[in-house]
Amino acid sequence: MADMITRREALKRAAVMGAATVIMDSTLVEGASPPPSAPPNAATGPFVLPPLGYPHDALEPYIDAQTMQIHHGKHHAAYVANLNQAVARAPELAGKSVEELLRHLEAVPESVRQAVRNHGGGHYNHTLFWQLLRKQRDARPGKGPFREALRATFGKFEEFQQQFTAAALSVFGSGWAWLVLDGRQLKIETTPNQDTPLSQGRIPLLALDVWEHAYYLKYQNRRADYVAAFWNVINWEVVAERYAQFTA
Ligand code: MN3
Repeated sequence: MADMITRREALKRAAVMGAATVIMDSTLVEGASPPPSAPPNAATGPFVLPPLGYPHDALEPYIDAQTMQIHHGKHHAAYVANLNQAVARAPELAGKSVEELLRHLEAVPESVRQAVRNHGGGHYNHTLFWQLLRKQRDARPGKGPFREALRATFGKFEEFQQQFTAAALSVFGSGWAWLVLDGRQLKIETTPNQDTPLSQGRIPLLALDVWEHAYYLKYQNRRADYVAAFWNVINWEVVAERYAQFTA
């Protein structure tokens, strides 16, 4: 009997906590899109939440541990869960990678296209974003073809930094700033919501999430401070590797 009460109490508490999580998420999400909500069977389906690859506090003090916990464990997890729900409604999509889905959104049945665009984009963009971050090491790209291409395109590193920062600050509401490969050409661009350059035929090399959920806990409304901090935690090796891979 005591066990029963304990269990009932525990369930009640879990329900309350679940509700609290949803409310907190909705305060962190800006823009017209509804807050992501993870269904109870979030773990089932072809897509899985990849591990972060480093501890939540690895990017302190630039990006705080609590933001990383919620951003990865709640927001990204919800994109994965919702993408799984979307593809479950379109059996013809079975076996397709998230990249394939996003590169050819026109081939996705209309009934789930917007869901795949939003949640598939969310899954792909965040998976890449985590890989592009690491504990502070090199503030700039190391010698090599990527650094040369960056210089050939933008001139001084500071010029690139300034242009990328301006792009990130120019995003109205929720979205992303990108350094992409357009063919073999480096370009800075932005996308709204979870739209990804992949859907425009471009290859993202560097990404910055400027949704409020990415910075609100530590920086509140100060997006500029968050963007400035980002320059301290970029994994330039991964960016250079991607450049080499996609220009080979
Ligand atoms: Mn995000």
